[in-house]
Amino acid sequence: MSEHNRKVDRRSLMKIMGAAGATGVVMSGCSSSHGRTGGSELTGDLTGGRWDRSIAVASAGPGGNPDWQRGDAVKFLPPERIPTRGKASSVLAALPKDQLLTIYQRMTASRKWETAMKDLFVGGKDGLYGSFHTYIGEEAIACGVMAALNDDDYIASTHRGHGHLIAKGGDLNKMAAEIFFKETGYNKGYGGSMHITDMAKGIMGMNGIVGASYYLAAGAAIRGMVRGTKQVGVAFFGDGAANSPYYFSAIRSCANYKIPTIFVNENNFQYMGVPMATVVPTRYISDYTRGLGIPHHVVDGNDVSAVYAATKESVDWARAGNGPSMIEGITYRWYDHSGFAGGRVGADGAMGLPYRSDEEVKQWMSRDPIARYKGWLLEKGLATAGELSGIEAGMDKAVQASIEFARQSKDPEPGAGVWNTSASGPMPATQFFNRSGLANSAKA
Ligand SMILES: Cc1ncc(C[n+]2csc(CCOP(=O)(O)OP(=O)(O)O)c2C)c(N)n1
Repeated sequence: MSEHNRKVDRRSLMKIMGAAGATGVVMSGCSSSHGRTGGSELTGDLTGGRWDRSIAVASAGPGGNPDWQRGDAVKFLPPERIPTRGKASSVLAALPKDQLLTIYQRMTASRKWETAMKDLFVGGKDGLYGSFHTYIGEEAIACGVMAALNDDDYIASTHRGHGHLIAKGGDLNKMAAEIFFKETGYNKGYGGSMHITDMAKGIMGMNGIVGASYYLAAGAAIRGMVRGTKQVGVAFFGDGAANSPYYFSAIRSCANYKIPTIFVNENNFQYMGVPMATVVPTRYISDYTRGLGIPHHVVDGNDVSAVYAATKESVDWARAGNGPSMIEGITYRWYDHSGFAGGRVGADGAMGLPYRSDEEVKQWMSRDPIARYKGWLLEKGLATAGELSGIEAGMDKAVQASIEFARQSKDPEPGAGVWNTSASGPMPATQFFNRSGLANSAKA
């Protein structure tokens, strides 16, 4: 097969996968509920109110409002001046300096790596193709959660998971090579963005199946329970994914059997182009499961200290044998659901999208979780401006190096997609074909 044909084949495959995803969207949209319940009326701060006292809320939660209009996100959690005061801030400040800097490094790496990829996709220079769901704007959730985990704890990611991987120490080179579909990529160039997995780091993978994280995290946590290792399993999921029937099934079972899990909802109150307000009957996603009697923390998801403090409490709770917790981080994605409509090379944020107003995008961008963390570190005297700019320059270099690594890497061999289907490692082609009988029929 010629080099040209191999590329066309893989490109077609990605297109088919994209079409399958689109079908799933239509089906999941059809099953959405439009009912309303009372929901909790909030005054002053978010429910839970323990880690987020500095947040002024101008309106109640984003759910339960079928009259939601474009631009209404401005009313919810309006931009406010940075400072994260109160308990969460001191919990984070108690971390050793190297850990605080690692959080900054990973938030910065995540932002810069995805922004560089955005510029490549939009600019068209490297001919990149396939799905790419940016996490930009939501980095405080991944990095706040991961800072409270041990290296051997497990995470189950989502379709929007590059930030999860980077926050848990994923390799930028292998990630970039996978986006370029090169043989040095995490999936040897046959998975693309949504399948990046690194079991050595407890990363059970990004996942194109919305709502698949629950059982993966719970299964890993049960393994830890059986072995007595005290490892926890973290399931990330979006506000849309909370409508999966598997969500309640999994979290209920985890509560029942005290399985050490943490369910982390990244509530950006939009799934694809559908506002959460019109399909979720409750004000908050966490309202779904409060009856289970497990701890719930609703936090400002753009405040890394709030996310860290809530996760730390959840981890301690789980390791002590008390079972699951639920964390809901309110946040916002700066770009379109998938791909880069409205995005421009060298400019942040996607403007002109039909389902949200530019004004609300700008308002949420002004609540940039990285700028807020940087301001907090400086204000508290926990890092110097020189240290932080050194990290930024280092991450610029690391990101450019990852792109060069991907560019220089080779395309995979055509047969590699088949050989690497075995979990125990590459399987010789002859063995595979003999087992399935395909070798014989091919001969015949
Ligand atoms: C089981 C399944 N149903 C539908 C889809 C199509 N789909 C991909 S992303 C998405 C929206 C997910 O929204 P949300 O969970 O809020 O996460 P966000 O994209 O906002 O981060 C949908 C419906 C899918 N991939 N898998």
